[in-house]
Amino acid sequence: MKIKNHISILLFFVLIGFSQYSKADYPIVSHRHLADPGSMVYNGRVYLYCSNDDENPGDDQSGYQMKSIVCVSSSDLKNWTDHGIVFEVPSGASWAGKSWAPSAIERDGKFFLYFGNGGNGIGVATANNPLGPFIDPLGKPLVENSTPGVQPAKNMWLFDPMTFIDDDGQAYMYFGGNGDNNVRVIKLNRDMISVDGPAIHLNAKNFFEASWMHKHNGTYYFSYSANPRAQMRIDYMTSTKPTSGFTYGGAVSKQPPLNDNNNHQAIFKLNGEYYQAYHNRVVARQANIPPVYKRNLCIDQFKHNASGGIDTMVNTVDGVVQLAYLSPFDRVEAETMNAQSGIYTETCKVGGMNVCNIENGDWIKIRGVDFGKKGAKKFSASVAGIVANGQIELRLGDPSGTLIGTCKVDPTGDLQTWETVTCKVEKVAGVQDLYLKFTGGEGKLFNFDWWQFSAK
Ligand code: FUB
Repeated sequence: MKIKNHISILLFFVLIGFSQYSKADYPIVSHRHLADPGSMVYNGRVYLYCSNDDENPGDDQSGYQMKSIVCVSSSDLKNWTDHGIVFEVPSGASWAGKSWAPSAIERDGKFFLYFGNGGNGIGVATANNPLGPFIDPLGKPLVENSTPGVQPAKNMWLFDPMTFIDDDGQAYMYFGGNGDNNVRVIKLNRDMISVDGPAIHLNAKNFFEASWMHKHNGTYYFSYSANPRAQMRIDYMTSTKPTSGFTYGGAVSKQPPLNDNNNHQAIFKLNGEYYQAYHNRVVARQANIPPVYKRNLCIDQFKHNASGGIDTMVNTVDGVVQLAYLSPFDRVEAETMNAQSGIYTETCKVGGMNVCNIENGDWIKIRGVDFGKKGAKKFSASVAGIVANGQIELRLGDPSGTLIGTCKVDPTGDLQTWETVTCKVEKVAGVQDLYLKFTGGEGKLFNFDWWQFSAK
């Protein structure tokens, strides 16, 4: 009897724990498996460039096969826009067979994306805007085993590049993996696509992978994923110089919950606060698929303390505060969302991305939508479909919350022939979590490109 009671109590807590994750706002992007984020803050938005784990077969044998980089971005840290693939190999870099763990940076109005060709060299690709397409301008790796200063190195993984521009304009690229002595930093020229001098050797306790540099109050913080012996924490070292003099500082963050495997961080500052983007494996675990090669994105906030250290970050499922409410009176891309059920995204014929794979009962959630005092009267959406009697239900609070409007979707010709549908909206004002719930018959209903409310 006693044992039975204990089992029920245990089951209760397991279920509470699980339902917390199943309702979570994190993962921040749940319709795609993305990993190894590299952050770039540009014009008030954070862009995360990621390894595309959707390309991994996902079984326990096939390993990492990623050949493309996907970008997602947000200005409020709660609603994320999926920009799809911004770089892929070999079309974007003919010499490369893989594209892993990128970082991106802007200089002089140009954008630079650095990536690992698996663990066998580092490439660079450039574009005129943050969303690419990024193309390799060199026709060869930027850094390879024969680059002066890379060797000697024992079993080094030549990957995980992170590029940082110091206040004096000097650019540095940090990279390497698999051994305390395998951290390297190399100066880049102003063009950002050539190196200046040999790679410099750094040493980091328990260094495994995921080099990152940020500078705070004049101190250089080199963070990295520690090895399995050190639970793959994100550890850091500090120095007053970017290329030497580092001393171990402690942990930026622990092994993330529901991860239990490799860990990879990007650190960025937005609106005066510091955040870490990282991955765990909660989406795959919830879907009951092998999680190792199917990672997903997460984000949390952390703080530096008065003594110049970092207070170890707490991983949360909904800890980050929304930076600004979303205006429903501006056109919003359908692929901007906080959470979803059942949908996927694809390249849209008229530009950008659209939501696809929509079936009866699927939904997307948009967090913190500000309808103002007067509220909205009309809803418009751009849709494309081939079956009759589809609907977009506008609901508040949860997928079966208060219904404030229903938009009918009829065939438009095909799944990329776009028409705007409109419907009346009732009783809505103030800040709301908006659910767009899709209903209809069997199979795929329609595609969805953008939406907008109007006050008249
Ligand atoms: O995604 C492949 C590798 O896994 C990355 O290069 C490492 O940082 C680890 O996250």
